[in-house]
Amino acid sequence: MQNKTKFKLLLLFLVTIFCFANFALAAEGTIDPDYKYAWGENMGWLNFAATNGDVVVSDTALTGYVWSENYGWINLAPTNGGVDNNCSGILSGYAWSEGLGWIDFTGVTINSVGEFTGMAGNAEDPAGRINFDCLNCDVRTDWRHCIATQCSDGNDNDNDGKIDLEDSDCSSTADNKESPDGPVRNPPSAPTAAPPSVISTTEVQ
Ligand SMILES: [Ca+2]
Ligand SMILES: [Ca+2]
Ligand SMILES: [Ca+2]
Ligand SMILES: [Ca+2]
Repeated sequence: MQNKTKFKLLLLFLVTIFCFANFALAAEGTIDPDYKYAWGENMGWLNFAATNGDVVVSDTALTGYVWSENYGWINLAPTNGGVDNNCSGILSGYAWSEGLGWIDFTGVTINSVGEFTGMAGNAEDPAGRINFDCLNCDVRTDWRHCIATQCSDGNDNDNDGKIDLEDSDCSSTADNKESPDGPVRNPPSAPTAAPPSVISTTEVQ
């Protein structure tokens, strides 16, 4: 009983250490000052590396402010909103412009070399769309995709229609196998039939 309690405490201790280590490793990036502009159809040039904007890309979110030449600051992490990052660079959620309201970042992706691509916003909204792929549009960060597990990568890795924690084969986001564990099957054993016997030369004679 005593030993069991000690073991549990040790386990708790190790889990805590592991969580802190993970937290410490969580990577952040900033915007490359040489590649910082996207184009807003209503907002004009949008500077992602403006002085005092302090845009930070983390494994979970974008924070800081983007400068619109026509409408001023856009808050990437407002109260009741915020732009989320799923660890694989797929963005979602809302930024806030004082003059134009919410801007949906769904549709924007940061690729594996840190380039923003896609479109934010909606044509019907006052803020309109933001294009990251136009001529002279180029926003880059030194943040890189985190190494996601199969149960946290946003994909249906085993094609059973269930993604990540929806899949009953995922015990947690740390689980790296979305397919059933199941028994390991041995390959079929080699046929045991004896090779045809060699007719001895003496018999032929
Ligand atoms: Ca998955
Ligand atoms: Ca699945
Ligand atoms: Ca699993
Ligand atoms: Ca599955």
